[in-house]
Amino acid sequence: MLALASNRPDRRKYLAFTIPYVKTSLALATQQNEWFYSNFSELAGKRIGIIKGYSPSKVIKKRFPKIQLVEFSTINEGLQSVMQGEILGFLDSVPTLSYHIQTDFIGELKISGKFDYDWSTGIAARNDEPHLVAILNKVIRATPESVHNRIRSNWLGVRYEETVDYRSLWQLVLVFSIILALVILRYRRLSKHRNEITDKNTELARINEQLETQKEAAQHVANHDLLTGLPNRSQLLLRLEHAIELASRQGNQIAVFFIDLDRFKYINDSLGHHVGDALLRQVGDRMRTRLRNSDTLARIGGDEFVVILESVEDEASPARTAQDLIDIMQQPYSVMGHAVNISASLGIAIYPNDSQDIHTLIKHADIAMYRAKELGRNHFRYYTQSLSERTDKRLKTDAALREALSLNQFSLHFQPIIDLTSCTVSHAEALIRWHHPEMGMVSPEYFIPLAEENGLIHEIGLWVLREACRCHKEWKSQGLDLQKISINVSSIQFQKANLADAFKTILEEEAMEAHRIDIEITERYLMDQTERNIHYLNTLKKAGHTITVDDFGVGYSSMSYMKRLPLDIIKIDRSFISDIPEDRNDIQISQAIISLSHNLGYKATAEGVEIVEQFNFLRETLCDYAQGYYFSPPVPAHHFITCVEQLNARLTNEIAPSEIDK
Ligand SMILES: Nc1nc2c(ncn2[C@@H]2O[C@H](COP(=O)(O)OP(=O)(O)OP(=O)(O)O)[C@@H](O)[C@H]2O)c(=O)[nH]1
Ligand SMILES: [Mg+2]
Repeated sequence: MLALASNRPDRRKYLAFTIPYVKTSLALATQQNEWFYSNFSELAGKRIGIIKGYSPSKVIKKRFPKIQLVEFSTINEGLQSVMQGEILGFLDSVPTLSYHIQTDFIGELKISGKFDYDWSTGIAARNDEPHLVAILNKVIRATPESVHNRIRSNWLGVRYEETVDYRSLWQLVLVFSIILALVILRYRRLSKHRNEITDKNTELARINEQLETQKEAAQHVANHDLLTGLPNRSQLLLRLEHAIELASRQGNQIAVFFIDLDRFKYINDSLGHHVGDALLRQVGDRMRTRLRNSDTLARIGGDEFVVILESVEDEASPARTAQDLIDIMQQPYSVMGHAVNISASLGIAIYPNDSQDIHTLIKHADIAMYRAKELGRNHFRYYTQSLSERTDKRLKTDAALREALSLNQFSLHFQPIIDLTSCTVSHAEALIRWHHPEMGMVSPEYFIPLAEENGLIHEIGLWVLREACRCHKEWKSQGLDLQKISINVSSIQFQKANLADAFKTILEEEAMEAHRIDIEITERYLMDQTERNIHYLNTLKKAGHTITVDDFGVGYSSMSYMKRLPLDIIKIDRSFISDIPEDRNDIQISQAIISLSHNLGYKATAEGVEIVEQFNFLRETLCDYAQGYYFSPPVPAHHFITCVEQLNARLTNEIAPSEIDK
């Protein structure tokens, strides 16, 4: 029985082996100072000793031919050769080398690692004693592992240096390097992030700053009027609210001015919107110079401004500021090379007397301003309760007016116009009347400006034309073929570019010839927007209408362009006729207008003729037509034929001055 033998095929021919008891490896004994080897390939070119006939040598020779194997008869010889440096090392199993080193070479040689050449070692018994092996296996299995380990360590109890597992080491180094790299990378990333964060923070601060600026700009835009840079309506309301809070605590009064430029539209129309804009800016600048820092000046729309005067001592003091503003506003302006004049109308409302509510205060100031306009503009007016009543009436009238057309509340009255040559009725002026079931007859002088303001004038104007056509046809069917009917056309109606087309349609629908309709326009219309108006008038004229200028003489028409206008008749304003024959000036003016009209190729009509002297004067001065109460007041359409017949008869009788009976 062999205590410990390698289980090799050749031995199995005559030996039976127990289960592997010790697994051992091939090791290399070297001098103390030698390096560690763990792979046969590391021994290439080296002189390595081995026991002659030792089975691993065959394998080594075959697989690692570069190793110079030196064979020895005994282990001791081989180890001696190592000691003397003749060979690098000696190969044998770990326990064998361990035993020999411990016995003879302790402290001089060492085992420099193990190679991948394991084989198992067991207890061997002769082949013919197989039961021995079975018994031994049983014992081996029954023996606790701790006992086996002790036995093994006794056998293998040699101090040898463990092979350094370079692969693991490298792997470890690699893992550490990777970890290190990752840590560095992370750190760099972190510091990069830190830098980025710092950059981002700076950028955020910058954006924040920009946003703040933009917010301020947006707030400015939201609170200010873009054109003048003055506070706008919403800012005004805030300031007024604030001012009222303060005033109520301190027991002060506040004045609110509502300012609207007079005839500002005229500037826009004649010089262009851009000049209008520039003027608005200058007006704002000028007013600002007349106000204290604590006062607010706001532009709340179009040509409307509002001023808040805080800490008003007495009710009279706002009047001084108001007049000051009106005065400075009237000074001539130079706007884009144009010399421009403008005035303003101003209304004043006082807190707390007129109202304690911001909206009502502004409304009351507006009402007062409106009154200033009515009274001739370029003035200021204080708000009074009666103004509110007027306004209420206006609002009521406005609402009623909107229904008047559909409710058929309008009618036309006609005033005959006399041909002074033949002393017969030649045509008539149509005058609108409004009969309201509750308000009674509403004067056109009252409701026409209202209709002009709220735009109803367009519809009303067309209704007038249609009604005039109908009446004319009606009379014709009854035997009165009137030369024509004059209708009044408001300058507002001309603002609708298609006025001539709308007229044409109605004439077609009513089968009426255009020359039967005379268009009366006011002198003021002629004074405004000359080029455009000449064009509009030409269109109507080309369509076949005749054109009369109403109320002539009160405005300041330029004679030079009067010539260029497509006019037919000039109607002398009643104010020049009413004082004839007493007023010499009026006589001369009327004469001048008549001869001017004739010189320009136009005819002349005198209106407001009330007495026979005026009638005679007009005939003497060769005025062409006349109308007035002397002949007839305006009469309803259904009375018109009778009126004409009677008048013609009367005039025939009265034609001789001696026969005239006042
Ligand atoms: N240039 C300019 N014109 C404006 C602006 N906003 C409104 N308007 C015009 O200002 C005019 C204001 O009209 P109103 O005040 O009703 O009339 P007005 O001609 O001033 O006559 P009164 O106020 O009745 O004396 C209108 O013609 C508007 O078209 C603006 O921003 N710039
Ligand atoms: Mg205005």
